[in-house]
Amino acid sequence: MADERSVDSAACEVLDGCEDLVTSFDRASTLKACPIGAESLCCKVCYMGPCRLVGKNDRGVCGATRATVAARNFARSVAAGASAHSDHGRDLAFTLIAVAKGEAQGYRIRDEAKLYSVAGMLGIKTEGRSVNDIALDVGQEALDNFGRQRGKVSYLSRATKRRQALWEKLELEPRGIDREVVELLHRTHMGVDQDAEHILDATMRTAMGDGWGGSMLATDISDILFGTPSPLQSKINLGVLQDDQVNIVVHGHEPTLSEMIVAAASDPELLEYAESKGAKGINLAGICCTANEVLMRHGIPPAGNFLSQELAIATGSVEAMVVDVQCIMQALTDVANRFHTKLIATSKKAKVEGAEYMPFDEHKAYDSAKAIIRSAIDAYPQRGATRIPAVTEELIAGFSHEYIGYMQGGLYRNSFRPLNDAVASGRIRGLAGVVGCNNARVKQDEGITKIIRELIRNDVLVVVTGCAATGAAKYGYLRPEFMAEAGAGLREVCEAIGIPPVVHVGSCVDNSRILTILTQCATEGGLGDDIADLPAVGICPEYMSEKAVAIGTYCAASGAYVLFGVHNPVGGSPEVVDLIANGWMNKVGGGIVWEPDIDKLLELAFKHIDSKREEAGLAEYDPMRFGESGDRLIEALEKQLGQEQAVGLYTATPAAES
Ligand code: NFS
Repeated sequence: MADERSVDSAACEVLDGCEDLVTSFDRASTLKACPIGAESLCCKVCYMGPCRLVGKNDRGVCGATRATVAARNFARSVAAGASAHSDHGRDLAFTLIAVAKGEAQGYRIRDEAKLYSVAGMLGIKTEGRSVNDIALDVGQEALDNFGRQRGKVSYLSRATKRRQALWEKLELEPRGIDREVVELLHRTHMGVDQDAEHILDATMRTAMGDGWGGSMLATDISDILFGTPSPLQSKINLGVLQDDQVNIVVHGHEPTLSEMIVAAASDPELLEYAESKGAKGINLAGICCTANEVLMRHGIPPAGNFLSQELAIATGSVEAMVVDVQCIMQALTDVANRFHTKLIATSKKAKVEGAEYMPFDEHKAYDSAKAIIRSAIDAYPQRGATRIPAVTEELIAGFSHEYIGYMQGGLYRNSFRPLNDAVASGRIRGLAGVVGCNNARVKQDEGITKIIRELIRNDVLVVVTGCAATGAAKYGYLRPEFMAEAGAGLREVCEAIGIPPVVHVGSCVDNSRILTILTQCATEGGLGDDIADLPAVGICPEYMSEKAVAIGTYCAASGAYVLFGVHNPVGGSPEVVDLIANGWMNKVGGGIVWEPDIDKLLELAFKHIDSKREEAGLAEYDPMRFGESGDRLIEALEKQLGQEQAVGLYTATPAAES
């Protein structure tokens, strides 16, 4: 039944309404995962194989062991994931250069302050120079990070001093982003690197080129070009699609095109054209990480997360789904063919069979965006019956790391002090990043929502990105009112600072913002002096993508303890499982553990947070230490003393500190 597949009532409604439509939910139940590949016991890096290392076959034809094979397979996934994020960053660097040269129609530098701060960090002179000259150098320096052969990627200098020294000692500093990927593919070619630990060290270095390279520069350049996000309000879920307007869904990852589509959607000429076809307007919505990009800068409502992509089309109300790269299901063409929906592919890198191809040219971006919207409008008269679920939810999104610092002290005293103090005193037990995808092998959003709920109930402040963020938003978790679910200590701090207990920090590439936030917590002082000291965890409950394992790996290499749900992709080699969990922990202070059981995963998260509190000599976490707080304190006192006396007492006496 539909509701076995998703906790999202809108998703279930659409699935129930189109029983003859085959979706990823159906394919996941009929298509069994290969049990040998699932455990990483299949080696296909040469043509003597594929070798299946099961039963008595504990070596491949060449003699490769299970550990070598599992480490190689994992390494290759990380290389692919890191490549995806980094190539996205590279394109943004090209766009920045084109903008600086005045060659990119419709774009401009929106956040000069951020440009200056990034230039300063990269050691680029700013004094007496024009904005465009500085932007050109920033773009060029970003590109140099890809092709650098010696030295190290620039952004490592943003890490804590201790972390930088450790990376240098362990030779984990990525030299150039591209170089690390190429070297890792070389090392995992047949008959090259055979030692699992050695392969996994190189894997960490490659992933670092993503987290502290391609992703971090993608985030910074996006902010420079399109604006650094600050909190805004919007709505989410399939109900954001409109019955009487042209619905265009932007899906994929790179904000370059979607930004322009947002701008062109309010072009009077196009609005008039839409009206001439009988529509009341042009409605934009997002899916996947593009949704997060346009949500946090423009408040464009997401229609859903990864597993909602087919369902948006199946509402019958989408004139065009515009896709670029990554996380785009090949099955979209079949679903679109069932309706009047145009599937429009726009990236030169991604030809989508059966889709209309409208290549996006950043030099003529506004014209490209207008042509795409015009084509969508043309489809409106062909729209048949629609079934848009009446399901939406309010949300607040768009907390950049800059804004989180600002919230805690304004421009005058931008800082992480209030947050660190709250963690040190135990009002906040710890910090968690809940990130990553949906996976059709597990119930959509179930892990994401359960984990976030339990974390905030137990006073853990949660930051979210990607499909975990939109997954959380669908159930009201990004509304300020969700505060009611939080533990007393967390709730009081969130009320005082003015943040929700679940903080949306962006798309998947913006996991680099989490690295920056954690580094700022560490350098602020009071919780240790490195990410590895913090009572913090990263959790990826419903991962499906190679990018997710690249993220987990760079977070671990940065000192974070990372938990993944679903299934352990290297489970066939206990040696590799141990190396990634414990070997890395001993080496870099972070590691990855896979735990499909959500309750057990939560136990591991709390255990890690509490053990880090103890190691750092912080107050032992006690949920009752500060009693009730905020409205709940008033309620409790009112019950005890009656309203008048209670309010008098509450306003006269601040909650006891100990
Ligand atoms: Ni990231 Fe997962 Fe894809 Fe974004 Fe969503 S599936 S690894 S969250 S859209 S990249």
